[in-house]
Amino acid sequence: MLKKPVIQKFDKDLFKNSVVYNVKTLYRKTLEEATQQQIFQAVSYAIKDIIVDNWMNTQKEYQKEDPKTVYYLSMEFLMGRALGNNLINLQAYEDVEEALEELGIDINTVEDQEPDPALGNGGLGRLAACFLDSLATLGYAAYGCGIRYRYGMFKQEIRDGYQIEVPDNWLADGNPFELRRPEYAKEVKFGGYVNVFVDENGRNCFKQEGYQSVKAVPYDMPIVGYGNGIVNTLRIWDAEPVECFQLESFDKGDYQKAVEQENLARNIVEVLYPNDNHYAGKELRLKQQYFFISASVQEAVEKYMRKHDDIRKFHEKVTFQLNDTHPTVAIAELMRILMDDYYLTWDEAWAVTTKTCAYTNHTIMAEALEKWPIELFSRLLPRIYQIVEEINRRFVAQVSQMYPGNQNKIAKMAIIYDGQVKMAHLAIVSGYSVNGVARLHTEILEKQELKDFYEMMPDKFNNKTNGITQRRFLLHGNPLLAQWVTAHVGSDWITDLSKISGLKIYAEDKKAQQEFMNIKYQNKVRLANYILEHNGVEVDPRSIFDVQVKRLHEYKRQLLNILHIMYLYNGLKENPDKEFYPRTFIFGAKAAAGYRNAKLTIKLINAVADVVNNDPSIGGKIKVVFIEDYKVSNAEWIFAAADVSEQISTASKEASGTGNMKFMLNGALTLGTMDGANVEIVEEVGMDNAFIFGLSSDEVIRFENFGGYNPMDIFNNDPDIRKVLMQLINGTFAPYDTELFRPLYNSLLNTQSTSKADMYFILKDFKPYAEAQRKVEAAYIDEAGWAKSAILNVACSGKFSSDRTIQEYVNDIWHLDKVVLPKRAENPKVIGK
Ligand code: CGF
Repeated sequence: MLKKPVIQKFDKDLFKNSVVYNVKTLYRKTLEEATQQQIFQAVSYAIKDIIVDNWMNTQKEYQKEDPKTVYYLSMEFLMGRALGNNLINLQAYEDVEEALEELGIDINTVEDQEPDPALGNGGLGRLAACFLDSLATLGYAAYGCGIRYRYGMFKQEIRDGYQIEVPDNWLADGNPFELRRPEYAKEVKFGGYVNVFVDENGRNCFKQEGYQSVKAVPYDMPIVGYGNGIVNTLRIWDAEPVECFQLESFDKGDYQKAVEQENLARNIVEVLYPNDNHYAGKELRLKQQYFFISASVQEAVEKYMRKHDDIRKFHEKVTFQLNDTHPTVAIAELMRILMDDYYLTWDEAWAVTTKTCAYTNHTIMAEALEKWPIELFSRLLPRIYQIVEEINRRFVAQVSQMYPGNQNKIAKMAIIYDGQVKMAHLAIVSGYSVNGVARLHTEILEKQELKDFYEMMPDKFNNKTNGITQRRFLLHGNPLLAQWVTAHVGSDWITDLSKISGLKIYAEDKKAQQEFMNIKYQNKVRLANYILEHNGVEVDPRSIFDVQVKRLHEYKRQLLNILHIMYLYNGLKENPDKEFYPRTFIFGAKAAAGYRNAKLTIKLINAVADVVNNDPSIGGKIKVVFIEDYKVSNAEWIFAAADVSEQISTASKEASGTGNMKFMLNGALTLGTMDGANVEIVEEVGMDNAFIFGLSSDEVIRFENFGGYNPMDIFNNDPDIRKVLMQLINGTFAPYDTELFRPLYNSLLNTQSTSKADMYFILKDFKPYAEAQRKVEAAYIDEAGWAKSAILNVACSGKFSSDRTIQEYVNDIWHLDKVVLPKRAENPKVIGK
């Protein structure tokens, strides 16, 4: 259990002085003269001053207690804005709000100045951010290790209904919360060759020569625990040219090499690859991976050796969690350091490495599995490749011994096969734990995708159902509901979400229902104002807010949603007087820049919105809104305002989902398939309080493996569906270009095309989805029934806190020591930058 808060008491006057002082020293301005951005910077520096005290204190305590530390290695950390979250976790939000008010400053305006640090694509990066929040709050020593991309996830603009990608220069005004730490810079080497020789002590040595290198320079961001004074670190690495190299090379006449090195540094951290669940196979991506991994592993080893003398016990104090296969080179890098720098034998190094590294799988989508051509891998990372080859050689020998004569097993399981290095296989073979991210997903891994590995090493496999932090997604994002929850069950839910189950007894209480629906209404008004301001569309907060926000991907089936809207629209056109409860369909999604069908789906949504929103004959009963630039900051408002949470992926394809949990926490009812964590959500809240439809994952997998589904049969036999599909190619929504949506039509029906028709079973699930949608409408009309279900969703969301997930990682995988800070003298200190 957490002890009493140990953070310093907030001193309002000191804080106000600090803001004024910062504006003066940073910008030579008074508060009145400063811009909103400058005020944001000044406020953030004042808060950072408070945080830094706690940060130093925490690190001192870690130094003393020497707890085991997890390094969460991830290409992505989708942190969202820091200021508001830091204030929440410092338990200083209201105090700061009040202090700013006294200075004539509105806290919302200040928060709005902060760019979202968008160093991630979607669920995987946001999960990493939630995990860091939980680790600090639970009092575990942890580092997040990643890349300080100069350009994060692109900003999305919608022009003429199309997605336009605009660079996200998130560092343009500087990042007040980060600290540059040049004293921990590391050299990372690429290319060249390995010189093998025997040294004077008779040891085999492997020396990389003729390489190019870059300097990795860490920037640290504080991760503030909630109310416990703990501050952990997110360490993101920037790349700089290696000092003096240029001159040296120039002297040697190797000007070309010096320039290349300079370019390497400039390019390596330039941009985040904007693909989610899809691997692009680009050389620069492998460079990025090795860059941040080499730097992080070097630093982890050096830090350990500053305090210990036996590297053979490294795993007793350190664990590496590999967030997907992206950081898997960590395995070979650790082996390299242990053998080449610390002279451990292979067996000794292997014993340490295989007790240090653990791997999380986030997807079964084939196109997401990373495989690198041997040529590229060995050219870029010659020493690492040698090590991977040796791991593979030994593993293949083991497989051959276990399954004599079974070449097929080797073909399926080898790390290096068919000219490629398979990163998932490397992670499974060398890690001590392999986990999926929801129960169904883990089962599919064990029974299908990773069956051979599971059979060979079943003990490594385990499930860790994802979670989200209630501190950002309820306490910060939905203050009205947060206060209401606290008024009913007390405030313990903030650090122990299971306590929120105390709300169950209010589910049928008329007064509570009314209060709840009133809060939902106010949040809908807040979102409606945002939509009016950003989209110029007026929506009625009394209508059902039916929301699908997530990355745009065919398997997530935004297409099913919009086709169904077309079907509803057709129904209303045919019968304008039919009973129809007004509905606002809200979408938000970014598509990878090169993903044609995803981008076309955005265009279709906007084209349908144009027609439907402007058709007076349907009396505003349907509105369709595509919220531009979906990101963590507007997500918080969207979740708070949702009535219906669309979680309609093709069963088996969504590993977990985490948006589904955020909606639930905010009292939206799930309309979804039995996929990912939806299964567990329904298990918690009950079938009566969700709307489940469609094929099961077993049915999908059976069709995929044995065939038997022909979408053309549905097209031929169902006039409603046929009408909707014909509208894709007859100009109903694109009169100026009737062929515009042909690729979407083809993806559903074209049996001649290379990929299968309707791979994601949209037509198969269409009518069951429409039926579920009818049930949603009927349920919403019963206001008391709806309120009861919505309250029960909030009350049953306890399982989905990332605090629970992290505690499971700690218990089953990491075995970290809990740290509780001693109480400190209350000695408030807020000084200028
Ligand atoms: O990871 C995902 C997400 N798209 O980032 N995968 N990846 N890669 C899954 O598709 C989600 O289902 C999952 O919730 C998320 C985090 O585990």
